[in-house]
Amino acid sequence: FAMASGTALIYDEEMTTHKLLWSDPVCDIEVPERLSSSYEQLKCYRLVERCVLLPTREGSEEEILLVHSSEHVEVAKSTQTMNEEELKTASGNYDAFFFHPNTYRCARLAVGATLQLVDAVMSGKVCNGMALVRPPGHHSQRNAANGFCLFNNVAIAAEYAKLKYGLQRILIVDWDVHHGQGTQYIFEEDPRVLYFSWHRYEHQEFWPSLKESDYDAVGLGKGKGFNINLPWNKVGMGNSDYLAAFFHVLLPMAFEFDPELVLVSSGYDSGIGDPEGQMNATPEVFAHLTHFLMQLANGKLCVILEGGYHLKSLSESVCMTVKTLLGDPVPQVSGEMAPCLSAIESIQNVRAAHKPYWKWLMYEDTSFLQNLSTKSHLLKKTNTNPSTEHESKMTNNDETVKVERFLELHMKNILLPVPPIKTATTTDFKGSAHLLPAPIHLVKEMDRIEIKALVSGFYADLVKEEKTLRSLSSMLAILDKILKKEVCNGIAESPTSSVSVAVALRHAVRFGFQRVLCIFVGDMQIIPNAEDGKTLMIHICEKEQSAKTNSKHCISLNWKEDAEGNDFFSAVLGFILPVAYSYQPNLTVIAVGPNRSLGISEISLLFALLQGLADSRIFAVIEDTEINLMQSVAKTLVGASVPHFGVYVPPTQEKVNKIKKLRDQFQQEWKMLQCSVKDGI
Ligand code: Q9C
Ligand code: ZN
Repeated sequence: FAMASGTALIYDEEMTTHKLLWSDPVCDIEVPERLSSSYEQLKCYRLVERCVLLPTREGSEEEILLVHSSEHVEVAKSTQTMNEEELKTASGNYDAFFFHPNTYRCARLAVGATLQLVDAVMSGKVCNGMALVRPPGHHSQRNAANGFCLFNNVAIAAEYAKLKYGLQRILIVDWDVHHGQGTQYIFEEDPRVLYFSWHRYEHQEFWPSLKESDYDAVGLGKGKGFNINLPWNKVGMGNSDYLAAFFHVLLPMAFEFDPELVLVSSGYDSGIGDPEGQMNATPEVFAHLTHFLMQLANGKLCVILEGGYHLKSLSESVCMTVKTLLGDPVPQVSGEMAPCLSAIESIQNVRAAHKPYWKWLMYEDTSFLQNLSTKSHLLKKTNTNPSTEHESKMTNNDETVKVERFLELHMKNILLPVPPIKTATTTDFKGSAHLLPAPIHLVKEMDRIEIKALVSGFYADLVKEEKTLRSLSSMLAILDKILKKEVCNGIAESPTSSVSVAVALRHAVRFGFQRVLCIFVGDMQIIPNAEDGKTLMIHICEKEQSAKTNSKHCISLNWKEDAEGNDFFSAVLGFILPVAYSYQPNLTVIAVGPNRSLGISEISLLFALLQGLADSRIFAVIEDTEINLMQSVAKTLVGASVPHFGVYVPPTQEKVNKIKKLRDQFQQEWKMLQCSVKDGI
């Protein structure tokens, strides 16, 4: 079983010829430079040369007709020979659209580019990719251009993939700041396409100001439950709001849906500095969003450009996306990790609206619905004292300068060249190393004298045992490479993982790491360490621990794998990831000891998702008898395969309650856990 590798990139300069020929303050932000500056920035970070460049082609009429009416295509075609006056009149028939004589040609190239990407991914030529296209697509409807969009590129791609590849389940993630109402209309009744969109809404004040953009538009007929709207009712939403939306809404649904292909309507007007969106999410958050989506559909991910009008923010975010598609480490997100109240309200509402359609929401408590409503007409009346949280920070020139400065300085720091070697280990996997891909780096064990000097300082009696000493020596050699940033991650085998981890934690903290996240899986004695406050432990084990032993920095999660399939998703998305993202570690250690209560697929899930933290610095310490587990983890860490997470099964009510209890217990301290406003926030 070999997985497709490589990342496709599609760019065609001709799509910069579509431009506004007269003055129109509504449309003048959709400029050709959006495309060219994104591509220039990709070249500048040397990302273009690492991608598989695909040529574009024109989408055929037949392909466009998969979504649009022939009348619509004919009107578009007829604009090719119009003069400026006629173009202006034709444009005036639509809300926020402009025609140029080459618009029709560009829109066909945009469709074709998108389909080229789908073909490359579906045929296994590449694993994933991005298409830089203009005009964008998600507002365009069967019979109408709208919001800078002529043909709905992503919707056509979904229909095309259904038809050509017989796909039954396609996920469309629309992270553009506007609601892709066009896409919603096209798939409203279609259970084969799950459409997720978050969007600036402000209780229906913000364009396109539709009632059907609210959270209660869940789909129609057979498509009920397959349309997910997450309206943002305030501007200024940032990294933590977006991540909370992924943890508490999109990702659980996406894992339950289990798509065969993921398409992203990738607008970056939801990023910082954008004049349309007025949001605060920084470019690196798009690396995280991309990384999460890469875990679905066996990695088959197609990213298609939609909006994004702040040229610098747009192009940095495009680079973050492509860099992540290529498998580079995911940069840490900045800022305090806590979603705002308005975001939590929206998240709670969409969860409640979808409760009838999704198994993982089966036990969601919706009793608050009678007294809580954020529906526009109700809220506007009562909202006499608007909160100041998340007021727009981009209102004057001063702030624009700050955004520019931020992007310039900050992005320079995080877009460093990648270490050529991603994973270190001293294990030869008992002769099976040839099964693993090239970037694994075999490390020499650490010198004994050095080791003794290092360890005797704090665990003096350990160094007496030769076997322990040996395993510590190789463990520390690997850890050292990670600490010195020579590699990104590593795997150590150990006969006594709890001892190894205790030493590793001590060593990492002494080296200067301020926050180490440590996840223990199995029956192991957690050796308390003296560096309190610099570590956060989560212990996953089968036997019940008294809840009283729990503290902010030492949490026990009692969980046993389900024999029928994987129900661990709910624990990872609903608890572990939110805690981990709240903590913002600069190193993650995952230790697997004896009598683990999780299967290989559960543990792979943990590794795959936690790779988004700590600049992807992750250190695995695994019992030396666990060869299969070690191989699976190694493959996940080098990005050679997307682990098979096992069949999705919904958690039992007992397990849901367990998560809920932990969430209630810890959401004051680990704020990314918040997904409901009623629990004492
Ligand atoms: N008063 C995309 O981002 N604004 N389209 C209209 C009317 C239109 C955005 C305001 C914004 C369209 C792809
Ligand atoms: Zn947009």
